[in-house]
Amino acid sequence: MKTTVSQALFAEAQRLIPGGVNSPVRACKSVGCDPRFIQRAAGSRIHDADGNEYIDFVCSWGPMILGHNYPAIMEAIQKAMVNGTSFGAPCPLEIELAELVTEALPSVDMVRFVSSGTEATMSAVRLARGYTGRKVIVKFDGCYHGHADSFLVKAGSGVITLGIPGSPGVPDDIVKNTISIPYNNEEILEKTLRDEALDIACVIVEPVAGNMGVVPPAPGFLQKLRALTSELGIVLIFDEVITGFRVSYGGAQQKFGIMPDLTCLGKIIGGGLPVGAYGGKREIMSMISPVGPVYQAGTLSGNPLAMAAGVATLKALKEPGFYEKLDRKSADFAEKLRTLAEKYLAEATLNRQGSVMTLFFAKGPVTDFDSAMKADVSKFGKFYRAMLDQGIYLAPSQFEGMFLSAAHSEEDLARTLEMTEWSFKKIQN
Ligand code: KE4
Repeated sequence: MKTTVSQALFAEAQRLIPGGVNSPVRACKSVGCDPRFIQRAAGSRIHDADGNEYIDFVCSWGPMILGHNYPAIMEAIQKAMVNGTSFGAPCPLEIELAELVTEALPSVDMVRFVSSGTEATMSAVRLARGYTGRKVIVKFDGCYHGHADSFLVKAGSGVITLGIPGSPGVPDDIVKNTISIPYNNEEILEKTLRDEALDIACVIVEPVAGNMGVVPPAPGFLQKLRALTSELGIVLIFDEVITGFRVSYGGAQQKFGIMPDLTCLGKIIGGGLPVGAYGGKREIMSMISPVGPVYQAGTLSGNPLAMAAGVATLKALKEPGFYEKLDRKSADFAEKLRTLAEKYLAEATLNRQGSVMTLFFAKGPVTDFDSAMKADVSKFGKFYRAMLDQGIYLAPSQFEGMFLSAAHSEEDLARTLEMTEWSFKKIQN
């Protein structure tokens, strides 16, 4: 596969941008190759600067659940664009997206839009601290909530992909207020919350973990978390930046029947444009400036183009049967992938939640950070490179998800499985 143009672009990019990328995981360091520079995308396909075409399972790390270049989204953006790109003032589209979000999520009475998932989670934690007057937060090993200081403790995504414990530059007196405990461990959860209850402002959780690879909640885990946080007066924050409008129209909270106090969103609600959001109970959200004393702001929050893309996306996702059809397609694909993995790999386990999944090169079961870390990342790297050269574009990390979209055709998935079998055979040697 010719990659000379991407290589030249990468050399130039590295001169001007740290690592040549604007987000670390895209540098493909953990999978032993250089990134392909993508020039355009449509449906399930992306095309790089050398003219190579790929079937895309990164989907911009989740947002492109309808596929790239979805007509209704593009039309909505174009329609909004002729009116201008940013006003720095409230606009009607913000209300339209807020109505769709609060209607989809019964736990969300009010919502504030920001420009990234990190802004959403950072603001939600500040709000929980302001609302409770407490400062300690609890997160889970391997979960990633964006790159705000408080979260870079045993975080997932790029932090474990790059094998870094946390990050320099995060002061110890910030880190000491973050407790990170094992995901899916009810015993440690209960002990931690009861021992530290008086100091804990919130627990923030990915209701389905997606940043140590996909790790669904153990049966009863989320219910236990909800019961304990309610009993102890601790704010429960669901970080649904990945799962929101991914695992169902009502997110993981609908799927698992849990009402969190605050919810963080991102990715899909922007339809590919920069949008994050946090929302929840009116009593708590009313603490946010300018109504309340907890400050949060953003120049491009509620940007009209991003709002238009989000509205068009959620309207398309509301279509009856959308998730059932996508989940059926995903389940069928996952079953065939699992069968191939069992046939060719000595150790493999596949975790899936709806249309997002991870094939771990590990014996399994993978139920938390420690079991995920047993994966053979070197073997995953060989698999990744073999698939890439056959035109299958996976997330460049063992600890990320593989996303299916409405645009992935049966032919796309059949070819992907064919190339998977070819790649499994290739990495055997
Ligand atoms: P952003 O700031 O990247 O929009 O969102 C941060 C975030 C928050 N919460 C969850 C559960 C997330 O997964 C993320 C971001 N996800 C990563 C990949 N899993 C984004 C990809 C990247 O960092 O380049």
